Amino acid sequence: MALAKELQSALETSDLYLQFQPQLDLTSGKTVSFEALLRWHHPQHGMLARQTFIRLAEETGLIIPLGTWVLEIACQACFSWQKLHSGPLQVAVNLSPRQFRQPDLAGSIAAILEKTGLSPSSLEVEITEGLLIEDMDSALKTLQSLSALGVRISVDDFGTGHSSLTYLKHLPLDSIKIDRSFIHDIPGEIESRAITKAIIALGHSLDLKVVAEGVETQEQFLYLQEYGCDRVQGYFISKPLNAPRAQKWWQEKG
Ligand code: G
Ligand code: G
Ligand code: MN
Ligand code: NA
Repeated sequence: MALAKELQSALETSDLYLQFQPQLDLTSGKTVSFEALLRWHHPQHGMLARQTFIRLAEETGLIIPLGTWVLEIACQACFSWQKLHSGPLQVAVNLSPRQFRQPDLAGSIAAILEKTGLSPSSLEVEITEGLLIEDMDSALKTLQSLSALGVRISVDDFGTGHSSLTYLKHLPLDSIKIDRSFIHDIPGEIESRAITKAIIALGHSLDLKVVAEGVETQEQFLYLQEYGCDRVQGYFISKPLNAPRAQKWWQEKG
């Protein structure tokens, strides 16, 4: 069977599922968010490389139904975990370029929030810089309608997009995620240290939350804490967890 067709039928089985990676607030030391990450366990081929099947879904347009499914499962999970205790909890969902450009994205997200009961401010969408440069005007409209809905917006892989920084002040963003390639090389490498500090300062001066992804060591963690990064995510805190383990994590560390 062609992979695209298999992907379509995987949507109807549990071969496709989400993992959730905790994001820690560095001030409180508590988990305040989970990033939802899509996984496909293929019955014959085992775990498929994410980039591969997400790119395939993007090319075939299947990313639209797939993305809707991801949003729904993620919102549903977050809503049910919020009821377990009173700490604040968000869920972050990655949006691909094609998803972001779908007509009435805000309308379909509003419908999913309505259906699952999750409050808009508990949902964060992650977009990449590339998407903002391609068609700034329509990106701005989409972001404004998401923001009007109350959904939070985060720029993923920040610092790798080679885009102008001027867009930052024109867009209704809530946070930026420092790309893991910079985090990987701190505190050892002087350039990555400089870039990391600069991104934190830039983010804060624009009133944005700054998140570091790919935090793998205690040294990195302590460095980010010292320089006022707001949130951290990465293997040092936890690998992405399946839903039952994420729930347990939240009950213990939220
Ligand atoms: O775990 P990780 O290897 O899953 O993610 C690989 C890439 O796939 C990352 O760039 C991530 O943003 C992207 N990704 C993971 N889950 C989703 C999803 O549900 N939708 C989209 N569009 N991208 C995702
Ligand atoms: O592009 P995006 O940032 O959405 O991708 C998230 C990806 O990062 C997922 O594939 C996830 O599994 C991976 N990831 C999460 N934590 C770490 C980490 O500490 N180190 C590395 N190398 N990858 C990580
Ligand atoms: Mn992401
Ligand atoms: Na990222």
